[in-house]
Amino acid sequence: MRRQLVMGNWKMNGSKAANEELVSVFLGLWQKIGQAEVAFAPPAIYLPQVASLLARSELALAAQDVSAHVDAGAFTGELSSAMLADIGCRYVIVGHSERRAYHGESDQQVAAKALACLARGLTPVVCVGESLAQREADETLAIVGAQLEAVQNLLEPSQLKNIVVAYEPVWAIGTGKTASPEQAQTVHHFIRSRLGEQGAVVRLLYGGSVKASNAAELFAQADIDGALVGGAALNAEEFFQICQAAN
Ligand code: G2H
Repeated sequence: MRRQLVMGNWKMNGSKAANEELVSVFLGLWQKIGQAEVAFAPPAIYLPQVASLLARSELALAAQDVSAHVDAGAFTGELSSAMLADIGCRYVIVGHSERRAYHGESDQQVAAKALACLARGLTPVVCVGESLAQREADETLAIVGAQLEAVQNLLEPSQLKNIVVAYEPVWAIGTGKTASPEQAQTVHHFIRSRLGEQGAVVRLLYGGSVKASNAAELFAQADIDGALVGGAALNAEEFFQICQAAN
C-alpha cells in the first residue's frame, strides 16, 4: 500500500509573513483529518522558519535542491544533505526541470544528488519529464526512461525503493496545461514497470498545473500516488483541497 504524498513546491516565492499565513491557514484546515502525507518545500532560506511552523504537526519539510557533494567542504553557496537533515527535512526535490533548464543539471548530476540524499537519510523526489518538442516527436518514454536510467545506474537496487519519482511534463509546468489523466497514467505505468521489483513501493507523483479542479481525476489513476504542486500550493485553501482529494 503506497501512502499518497502531496508536496507543495513554493519555488522562489514567499516571505516570513506570507509563509506564516499560508502554513497557519493550511494547518487550521487540515487538523489531522487527512490520510495523505503532506509536505512543504519552501525556498532554502525559509526552511528553519517552516520547520518551526510545522513542529507540532505531522506535515513534512522538503528542500528544493541539494548539493551532490556529501561531505562538508569548500563548496560556496551549496547546502549538503546532512545540513538539510539537520534542520528537519524529510524530502528533497532533485532534478526539477527548472534546475535542469536554468542550471544545466544533467541526468548524471541529478542521480548524484539523489544518492547524496539517501546517504544522509533523506528521500529524494526525482523529477523527470519531457519537453513539448520531445512529446511531439514521440520521444516521451525514451526521455523519461533515460532520466530514470541514470538514477538506476547509480543507486543500488535496494536504495531505489527509498526514492519518490515525480513525472512533470515540461509543457505542463506553470502553463495551465495539465497532462490528461490518461496521458499521465501511461507515463506513470511506464516508470513503475521500469523500476522493476521496487516499482511496487515507489511513490510516483504527477506535477504540472495540478489544481483543485483536476486533482481528483489525476489521483484516481492506478499509478498516480500524489502530486508535486507549484502555483496552486501558494494558496492555502486550494492546496488543502488538493490534499483532501488525495485521501
Ligand atoms: C511543476 C509544478 C511544481 P506548477 O513545476 O513542481 O508547478 O504546478 O505551477 O505547474
